[in-house]
Amino acid sequence: MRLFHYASDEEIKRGETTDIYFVRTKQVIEAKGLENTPVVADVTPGKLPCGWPWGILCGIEEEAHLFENIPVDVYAMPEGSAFYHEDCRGVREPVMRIEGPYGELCIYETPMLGLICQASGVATSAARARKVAGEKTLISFGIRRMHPALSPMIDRATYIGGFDAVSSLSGAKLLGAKPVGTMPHALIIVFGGQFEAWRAFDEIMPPDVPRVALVDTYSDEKMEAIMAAEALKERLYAVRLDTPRSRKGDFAELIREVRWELDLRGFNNVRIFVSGGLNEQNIGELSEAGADAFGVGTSVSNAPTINFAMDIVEMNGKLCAKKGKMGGRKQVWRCQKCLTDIVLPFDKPQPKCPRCGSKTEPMLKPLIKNGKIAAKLPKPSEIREYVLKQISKLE
Ligand code: PCP
Repeated sequence: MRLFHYASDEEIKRGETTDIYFVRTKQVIEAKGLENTPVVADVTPGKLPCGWPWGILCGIEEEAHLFENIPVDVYAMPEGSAFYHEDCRGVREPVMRIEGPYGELCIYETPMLGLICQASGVATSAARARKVAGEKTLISFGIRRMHPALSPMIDRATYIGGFDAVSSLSGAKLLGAKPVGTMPHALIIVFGGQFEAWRAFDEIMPPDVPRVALVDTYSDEKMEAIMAAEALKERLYAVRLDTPRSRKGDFAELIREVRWELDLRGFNNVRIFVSGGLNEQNIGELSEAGADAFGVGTSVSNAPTINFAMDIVEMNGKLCAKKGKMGGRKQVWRCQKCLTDIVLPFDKPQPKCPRCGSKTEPMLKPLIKNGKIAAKLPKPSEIREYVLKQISKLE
């Protein structure tokens, strides 16, 4: 009996999370001897949510594990690749291509899409927060908003999108990193007051845990920040502000006040950590006001999903595509200088960048060859570096 409502690796691999109509489709084509029909299928994003001009592809490592030992070939953009809804000429841009007998891949359409729709939304929202935060510290604080079975995936996607650290033990373990956090209001309430809680935290926590005092539980944040700095002195790493909405406060103004009062008293080294309702729209303003680190939750962990779709574009070697999709296998050629993409039929020669004339590179690379993993699966830290390099060139 399972305690929580999520699918095991085995159930996903057996296709038990798929939609019933794919099971029925497989039954019908098998009954008519069509299960070995060779197909080529494109996986393309619909219009990106919130007017995003680009997305960050996340979930490719899990795609490799999904299709391993399934007799198909899968080509994919490397995990962490930026992608667009359309190339520079308005042609829909495949991020993956799957080739093989339709009966073999049919039931995996649902989990295949699910593995990249949600994770890519999270990674894209994280990358957009990174772009407005510049070099400031970003911590993934949002796993409490989503089903706990997804914590590792959400923290990994947030980290890959450019965050510095994650708050969950399971997420940090997946990354081979240490989890990062501060202290909850519950700690201060249980101790009956800020001082007692801050002092106990400082006494009990090992030296490598930064002393970040939450300073918005009972009194005015400015007063509590001064009290914390005077109580912990040079051991205080930062103060955390988290509840401006409960004061209908102007968060930026609050940050400026706290910074001013700390500096006035010589506590220039005490950093300001903010959390609560943070998103790409307000991080920039709070950063300018003096915030040094951001605990970002819901806006990233519950990011809009990116609506990828799978469409057959070749069947039995013949070109085919439903209305609104373009037939035939394709390659996505990307300018390594300006990240412009051009989608061409697979047999067309490598083009120069139509925008700047530079060399282009093929983006759809072998991920699975006849059921065997055919690519080196990079570490999350390598994927994150790849994302940061790309977003420095993107608007
Ligand atoms: C929240 C908790 C979350 C932060 C804010 C994310 O504070 O720290 O991780 O909020 P967001 O989803 O709006 O971005 P509280 O709810 O006050 O929880 P706690 O007292 O445990 O810090």
